[in-house]
Amino acid sequence: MTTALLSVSDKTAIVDFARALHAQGVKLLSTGGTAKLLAEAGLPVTEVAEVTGFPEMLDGRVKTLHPRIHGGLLARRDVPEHMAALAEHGIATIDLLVVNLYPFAQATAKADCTLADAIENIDIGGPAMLRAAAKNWTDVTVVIDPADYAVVLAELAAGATTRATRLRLAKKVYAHTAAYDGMITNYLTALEDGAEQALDAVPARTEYPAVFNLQLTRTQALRYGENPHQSAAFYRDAQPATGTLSGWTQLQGKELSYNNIADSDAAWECVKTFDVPACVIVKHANPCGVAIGADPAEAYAKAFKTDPTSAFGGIIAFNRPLDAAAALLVAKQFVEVLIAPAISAEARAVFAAKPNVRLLEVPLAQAMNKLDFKRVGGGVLLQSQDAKNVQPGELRVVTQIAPTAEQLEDLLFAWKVAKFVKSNAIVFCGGGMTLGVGAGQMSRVDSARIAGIKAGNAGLTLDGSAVASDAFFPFRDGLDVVVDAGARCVIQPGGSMRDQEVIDAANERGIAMVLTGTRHFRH
Ligand code: 93A
Repeated sequence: MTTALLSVSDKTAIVDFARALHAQGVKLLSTGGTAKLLAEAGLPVTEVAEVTGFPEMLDGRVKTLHPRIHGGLLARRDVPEHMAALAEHGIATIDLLVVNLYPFAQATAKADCTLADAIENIDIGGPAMLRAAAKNWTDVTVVIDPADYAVVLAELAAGATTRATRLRLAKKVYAHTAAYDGMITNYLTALEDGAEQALDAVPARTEYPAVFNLQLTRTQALRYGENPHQSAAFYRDAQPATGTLSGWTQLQGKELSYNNIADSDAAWECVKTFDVPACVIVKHANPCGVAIGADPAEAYAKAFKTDPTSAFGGIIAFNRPLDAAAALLVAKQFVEVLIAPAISAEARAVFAAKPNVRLLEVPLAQAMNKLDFKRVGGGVLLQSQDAKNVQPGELRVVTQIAPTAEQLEDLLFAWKVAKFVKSNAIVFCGGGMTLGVGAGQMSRVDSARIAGIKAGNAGLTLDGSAVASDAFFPFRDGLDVVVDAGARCVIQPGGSMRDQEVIDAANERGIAMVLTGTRHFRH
């Protein structure tokens, strides 16, 4: 007979699950609180204390930490000596373990949580059982998440849980217990000096980004990294925010590569910031064409015009469902990845003839990752995401001439794009499209020159254009370059020692300039 041990802090759905197990002839073992609940629901349940022959003791600190429990979880069913040892000591096997842990995160999130409260919320017996059951996954099914109750029941009804399910559940356990210990580590490390003196006080804590709370699961081995001689894998957040790239569904195409995923993220994050139909084409992590339009087809056609040479082999993202009209236009160019909140059947049919093109659907929502990482030698740099979106009210016109309403629209468009261009970023725009993008140069004046050259290469005129600079102009030279190229208005953060020199230059050249007060470095 199958024996299940149920010991849960979060008792959501546990009674129904236990009832269904009972109906399938599963014997139920349980700890104090859980056992009480099941008994009240009229289910036959054996208390763990009865099995161990020891009462729960030390205020519940020791309940399940006993060879009769751990032997039943850990014994290898295929090793005769293990089974003989169980028989010798009268230990029964436990085939299904259902545990969720003391709610350390919820407890320590409360404003009045003392150090003693936090410590009592460190679960010891639960993780020990979970890790034991997960180690023995070939024979034991282990469930930490009520969301898995249904599949376990269904498989049991069909005879037994499958090997694949047991391994999947075991992986989930180790990710969970690792994150749980990470949370405890974070909490204790954030305690300020002297906190250990008063267990009954709410300790002062320093808030660090909770990097250890990140639960990542390796969901995809990648063929290689940035280069073929590097190995790589994709790790997905256990609970990614809706609207982030990792929620993709790949409809067709070759396997995504490391660079595909990185560039897709850049394109997707950028296109998400527009609330009208928009298209973003990314190459090597930088937008090489961004435009808005009446529909995806128009937005794409404009974005493509910015830099047709660079768009070759690009990653293209839309913030509206991709329809046949846009698909037919895009299909004329070599495209690596196409991303949209939805891709219509007609659009899919267009790409059926191009089976290598990767088509991704990603649910559209504004959420983004909370944290941004950069690996450095011997550590990780962590920062909160650049979630700043400048509001029209924050803009300050600093020149004698103010931008017209139309220019202001182009400036705000350019500013949105500049945020996604590697620094130093200079972005010429006009009529809701990029006209020239200067990215990633070590000097701003060179980025300005390159943006102008690229517009020229694409046969676009910069006369009357709007320009965004992701950070201030340290000297007037960069400003002179963009005005020489034809810009009539500029948006930039300001904040340079030589702001006045730059403002005077703008007045002298007869253009409008607005300051945002915030910069958007992106390295
Ligand atoms: O205090 S413990 O670390 N010691 C244990 O031996 C033990 N065994 C199970 N906590 C222990 N548990 C935890 O008790 C489980 O992980 C679960 O969160 C909780 C369920 O207790 P109850 O059934 O009494 O509500």
